[in-house]
Amino acid sequence: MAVHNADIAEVLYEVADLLEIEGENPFRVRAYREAARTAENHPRSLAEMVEEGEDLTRLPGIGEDLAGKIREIVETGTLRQAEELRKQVPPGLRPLLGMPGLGPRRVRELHRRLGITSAKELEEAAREGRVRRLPGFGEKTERNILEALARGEAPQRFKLASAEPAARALEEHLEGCEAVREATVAGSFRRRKETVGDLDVVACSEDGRRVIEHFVAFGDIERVVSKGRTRSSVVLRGGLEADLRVVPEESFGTALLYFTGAQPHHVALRDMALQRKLKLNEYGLFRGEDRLAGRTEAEVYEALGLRYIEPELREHRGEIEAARKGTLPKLITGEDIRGDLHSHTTATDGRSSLQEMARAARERGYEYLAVTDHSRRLRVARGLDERRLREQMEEIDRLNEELEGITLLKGAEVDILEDGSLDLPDRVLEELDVVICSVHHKFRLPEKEQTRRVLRALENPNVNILAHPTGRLIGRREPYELDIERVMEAALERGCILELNSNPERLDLNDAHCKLAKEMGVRIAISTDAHSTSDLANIRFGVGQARRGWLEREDVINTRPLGELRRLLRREGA
Ligand code: DGT
Ligand code: CA
Ligand code: CA
Ligand code: ZN
Repeated sequence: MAVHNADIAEVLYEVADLLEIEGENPFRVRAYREAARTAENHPRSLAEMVEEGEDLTRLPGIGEDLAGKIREIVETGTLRQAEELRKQVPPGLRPLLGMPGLGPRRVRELHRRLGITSAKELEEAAREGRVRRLPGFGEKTERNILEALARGEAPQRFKLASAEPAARALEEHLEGCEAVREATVAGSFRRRKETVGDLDVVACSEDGRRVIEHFVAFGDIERVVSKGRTRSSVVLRGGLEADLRVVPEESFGTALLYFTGAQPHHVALRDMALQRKLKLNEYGLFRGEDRLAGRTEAEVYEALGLRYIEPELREHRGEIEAARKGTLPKLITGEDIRGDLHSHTTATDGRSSLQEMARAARERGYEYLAVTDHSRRLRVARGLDERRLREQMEEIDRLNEELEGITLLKGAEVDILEDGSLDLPDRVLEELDVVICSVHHKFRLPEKEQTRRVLRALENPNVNILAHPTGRLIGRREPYELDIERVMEAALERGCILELNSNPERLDLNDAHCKLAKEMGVRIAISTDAHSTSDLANIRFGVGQARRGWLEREDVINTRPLGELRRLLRREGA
């Protein structure tokens, strides 16, 4: 059985949790968590790297010790240390760690004093009133525990796009309060992570009480969880939680920095501050009692000798070092996008006509829109055969004569068949401006075959873009087994482009893949795969993901003017 990166990450997370419950040194616990994060985010298979004898210590946060542990997991499928720990600390305690009001110290107490080894036993003890009698626990903690258990433990994550309307409405609501100077949703939402656990809102005001009163009057609140002088927590309709912190102007920047995270990024900043004999927290950056910075994030970075780091980069993936050396990427923005290279119309499964799509693209200020309807195999989508595709091509020629200010590119999204051949004949593909290919069936092939299938498709000289390259659907379908690095190498050799599909259910390539593509020199197309005019606006999710993947304007082909784009699509000079 191949050991996947996710398996390695899970063992390391488990060790971190169990060590933490045992009372191990927090730095050591953190080192395991960071290594786990590295493992789960790494786009290449660590097992393969081990087999090929590659040096794991080149990966972020992996020293000799952790590299050895990863090798052990790959080679034996397990880690002796984890097995030893499981004998000392019941694994059933792990889920308790994340419960409100319970940290490692309290979980340890529950275990030592009450013999609790699982959520179920905790529930019993709480019902019998035994928890409140423990020193430092009390009735309120016991009640919180029971409530949390009643809500069910597995915390739900929300797709970025489904959290966005609430986040924007909440910002607007807060800025409608006279006492508020500025309000921003920070946390993973601001980092444009593909899913968010909750919303972390920071408001700048000198009058906490008034802001909190205003906050809890927001229309879409299902339940107010807590309400203090400067903080409050609510559950919105639909189950998303929002935490508000109100801070004075002089702390707004440091509070934003803290609540934007990600935690390892902030921890690293705090360590840098300590090395300079400074203190960084939510309230400011201090030397002794003197506040050196705090009003804006930019002044904090500057005081630490760093360039400003955009929120999407704050994942502790090398951004701090780059900020110190002045080598941060100049991230792509929505303004850089000149057109969309993947869209559908009513000819197949789109909901807007060719004309409507063209007009909508022009309204967005685009120079071009590629119309890439499905090919015949995709029957559910009424995929085009050669004859219908040729009809559409003629219609596009007519429209291009007629329309000012936008050029439609003739294209198709062609299915990659099981053997890697394409679902439309070369004689028609040759005549198109842009050919996208994609996998829409046979997701479960073994990695070797799936990779061979995709590589074969890219060998077709008419192919330009590989769409949604890993096939994942966030929270619903795992990526198919594919050697993505091999695919990237082939794309590079052949002048093919990989898509970053901006559909918020897909976001495929993901951020780590984008970074890998950039490092390898592979070009990316950020496309929406729009099935209606309103889907064109999804481009912002793709751009967010691209920014998380360190992409710059030059890395993305649909930032090019039409003439240059056409040259790239001819697969010359790639
Ligand atoms: P999420 O909500 O799971 O998608 O992820 P985040 O990143 O929004 O995390 P969350 O909501 O737990 O906390 C928001 C931010 O607050 C986080 O990004 C960094 C900061 N933060 C929370 N706890 C700690 C902590 O113990 N230490 C430090 N340095 N920062 C923390
Ligand atoms: Ca959050
Ligand atoms: Ca939070
Ligand atoms: Zn499509």
